[in-house]
Amino acid sequence: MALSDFERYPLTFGPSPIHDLPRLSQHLGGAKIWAKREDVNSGLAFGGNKTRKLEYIVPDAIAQGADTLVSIGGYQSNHTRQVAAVAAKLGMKARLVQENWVDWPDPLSDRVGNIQLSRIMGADVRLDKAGFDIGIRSSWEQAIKEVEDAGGKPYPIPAGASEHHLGGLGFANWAYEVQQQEQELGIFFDTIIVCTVTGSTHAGMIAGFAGQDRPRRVIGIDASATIEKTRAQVARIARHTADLIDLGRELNDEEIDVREGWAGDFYGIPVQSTLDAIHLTGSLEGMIIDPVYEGKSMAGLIDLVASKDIPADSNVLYAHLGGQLALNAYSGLFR
Ligand code: 5PA
Repeated sequence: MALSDFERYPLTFGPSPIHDLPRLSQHLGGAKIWAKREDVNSGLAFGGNKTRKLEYIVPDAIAQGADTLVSIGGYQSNHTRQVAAVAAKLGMKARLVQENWVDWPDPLSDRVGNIQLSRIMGADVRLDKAGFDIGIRSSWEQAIKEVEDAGGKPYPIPAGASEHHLGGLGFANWAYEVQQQEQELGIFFDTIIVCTVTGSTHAGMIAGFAGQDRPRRVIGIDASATIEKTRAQVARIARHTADLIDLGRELNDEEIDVREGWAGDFYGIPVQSTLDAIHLTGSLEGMIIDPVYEGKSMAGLIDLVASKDIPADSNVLYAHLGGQLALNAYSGLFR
């Protein structure tokens, strides 16, 4: 099946905007930096990368006659907030397992930001003490069973919608959207920078760009701090997605480019380079990024431009995947 044969339920405004970041580019003194803005891609509870993934998952949930979307993430999961919004939009229920993924001393982390919005949107939010893990969790399987036992029809969506068989399609499509926008803008982005944790954002991009004539680098910046798991998950999902959309060839190992060095020691805990990236991007461009994900991928971009790994004549597209609501749970960082 070609990508265009998969049903897509519209949840976004349409193609997400691309714009340049001239003051940041000038400050870094190398490549020209642009951003593609998934943080403003939808009117559903601030959108983000999961909203795009869900466009390809919702038709399956509807076809199965589901009445409850069941998903999982940390207290400040952006993903579960987007699942809650989509459930509201579809007239379904959302059952969310929110685990204690981050050991960060903010007393309001289970009340403000993402989790607050999920509650506003009517989701059944249950806190769980378990720590960070991108894999399949028994608490989530238990939640699915509980919905069933209560007579509901659950539709399971794993962490980040990544280990879902259709999870990579949203960003495979993103790759074709970029190609279209490049034609309109008269530019070619030779390097893409994307934050990666559960993997299907980066993986989908790899599969989508692999089907295009002109090669480019799609660099994932790890923010999981469990690099081996994330790298393996990106590779698996990229290959699966490539098969799904009939790429017609094997992806080679060089196409799976997940870099480490900016996550710090723990998922969800910012390090100095994260904070510097947040301040720099905010103060030079008025573009807000968060301490869990985009702050880390931006720190990677900054260093790769400085080290000339990304050459000065490059056009770089930074995928802004959303996530700003979590800033509310990091109030102590910016006093
Ligand atoms: C997330 C994920 P992937 O999980 O697809 O690799 O995307 C990483 C990522 N940027 C990047 C933002 C703002 C994100 O929210 N968030 C998760 C969540 O529960 O919110 C899946 C972890």
